[in-house]
Amino acid sequence: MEGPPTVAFKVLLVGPAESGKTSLFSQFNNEYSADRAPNATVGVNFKFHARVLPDGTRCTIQFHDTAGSKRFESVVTSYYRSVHAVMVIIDLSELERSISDEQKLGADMSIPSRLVHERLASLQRVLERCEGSEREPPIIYVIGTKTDRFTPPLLAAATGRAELMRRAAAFHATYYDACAPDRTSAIKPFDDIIAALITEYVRDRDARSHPVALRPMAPEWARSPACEPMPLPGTWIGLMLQTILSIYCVGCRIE
Ligand SMILES: Nc1nc2c(ncn2[C@@H]2O[C@H](COP(=O)(O)OP(=O)(O)OP(=O)(O)O)[C@@H](O)[C@H]2O)c(=O)[nH]1
Ligand SMILES: [Mg+2]
Repeated sequence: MEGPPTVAFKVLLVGPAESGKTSLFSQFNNEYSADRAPNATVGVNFKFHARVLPDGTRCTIQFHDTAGSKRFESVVTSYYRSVHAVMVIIDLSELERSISDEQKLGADMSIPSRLVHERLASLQRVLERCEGSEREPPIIYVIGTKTDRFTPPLLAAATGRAELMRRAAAFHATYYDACAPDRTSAIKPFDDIIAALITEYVRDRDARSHPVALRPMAPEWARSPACEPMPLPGTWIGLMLQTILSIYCVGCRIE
C-alpha cells in the first residue's frame, strides 16, 4: 500500500576555515559544548533532520557541514549538485580585525578591505557553483557569526558587517547575525531555512493540484447591467435563416 509521500531537501553549510560552521551546526544538533572547540572538519559531515506535515508528508532535510580548508575545495564543490539551499558562514570578528589593521597601516578606507573583498568574492563563487542546482537559484542565507566578540554598539557600526549585508541583499540572500554560544541566534537560520523550504514545497504542490486559480466573480459585478446578455442583430438574422432553412428541409422530406 502506498504511504504518505517523502520529500528530501539538501542544504550546504559553506564558508572559510574556522569561520564557525561546525559550532553553529552543533548548537542546532544539541551537541554544542562551550568548553570544547570542535575539530576542523575533514571533507563533509552530514546530518538529517525530519519534519512531518499535517497530511503525513515526511520532509527530510540533509544538512552538509563542509570543511573550509582549501585542500577540500574540490570535494566540497561536488556537493553543490542538487542543492536546495546554501548557508554561507562568515566570521565578522575576522573581517573587523582585518579592517582595523589596514586602517592602522593607513590604507585607503574608501575601498573595501582586502579580506572583505575576498569574502565577498567567495559569496559570488558560491552563487556560480549553485548554477544547475535542484532549485535554481537555491535559497541563500549569509550568516555573520562570532558576534559575541563585539559589544552591541560596535557590532552595529562594524564596516565588514555592513558590506556583507549590502552584498547579501544584492544576491537576494537573507542576512543573519549569529554566535555559537547563544543558542537562540545560532539555531534561528536553521529553523528559518527549514520553514522556507517546506513552505515553498507546499505552495508548489498546491499550485500543481489546482493549476488555474480563478477568482470568483464578485456578486455586485454579476448584477451589473454591463453583464446582461445583449441580443446581437447578427444573432437574430442567423436564427431566422436557420428556422426558414429547417422549415424548407422538412417540407421537402414530406413531399
Ligand atoms: N567567540 C566565538 N568563537 C567561536 C564562535 N563560533 C566558533 N568559534 C570558535 O572558532 C573556532 C572555529 O570554529 P569551527 O566551528 O570549528 O569552524 P569551522 O568553520 O567549522 O571550521 P572548519 O571545519 O575548519 O572549516 C573554534 O575555536 C570555535 O570555538 C562564536 O560564535 N564565538
Ligand atoms: Mg567545521
